[in-house]
Amino acid sequence: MNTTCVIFPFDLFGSGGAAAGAKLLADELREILADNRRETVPTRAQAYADKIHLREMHFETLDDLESWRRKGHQTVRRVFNSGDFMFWIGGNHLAALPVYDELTNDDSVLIVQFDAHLDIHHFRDCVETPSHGNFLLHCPGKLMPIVNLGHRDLLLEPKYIGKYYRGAFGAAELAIDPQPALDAIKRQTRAASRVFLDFDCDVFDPLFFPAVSQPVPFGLEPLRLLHLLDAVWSPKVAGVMFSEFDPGRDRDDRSLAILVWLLEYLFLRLYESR
Ligand SMILES: [Mn+2]
Repeated sequence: MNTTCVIFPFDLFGSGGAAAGAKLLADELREILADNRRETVPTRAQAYADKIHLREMHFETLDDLESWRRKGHQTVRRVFNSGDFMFWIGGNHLAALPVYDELTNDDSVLIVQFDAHLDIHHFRDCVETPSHGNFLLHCPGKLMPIVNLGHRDLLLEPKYIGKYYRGAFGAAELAIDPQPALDAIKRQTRAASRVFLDFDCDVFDPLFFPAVSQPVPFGLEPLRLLHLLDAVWSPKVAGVMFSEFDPGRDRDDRSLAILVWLLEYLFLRLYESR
């Protein structure tokens, strides 16, 4: 099995600056893969070294921007049809919408979102057009099952959340007792045919990961995230999305280091088990 990493540096309508994060991760990935190919002693990276391919999309002209969602959707479809595992490295969280466009109406799919926000904002001061804070309201058709882990929302009412999410486990709940979330994830994963992980970088505590445009306190520690990731992980995982990394706000490349480590860890998770 091969992996396509789609670099999708789109960051309009929220978190301008996150496109640079997708491009920076592309550079890092190219360097890691080149380093691995040059290595002369055996390393664990050989499990994936020749299997990862980058596909970089560009948003430099008005034409590119106008067709972002359609072209993104076509790209997702092409990757799925090829049978490749997909990493989707987006700019802001709205950049993940083309993936949701492809998966919507499929009740057998499960998306596990790691995100400080529940992206169904409908507040007085929110735009009604698609943005990084409301994009789930703009999926065509019926939403696939979605579970959020690590949100810090203090406004949305459970009844409203329940219209869009099969489960939403806030960081506070996870800190007090992660077991209900772990049980729910296992149950939902068993019922699903394919699972997708959607990491919005603001799920991390800003202390560990400052490079986001909307830092929210009381976030997940990286090790807590690994614990949850382990519960979600199975051969059913078919794709992983990343978004909202804004390197202009990073400190000493701390956030970048977390993402690069996590990417390499996921490659190993993916290839050492197959
Ligand atoms: Mn978010």
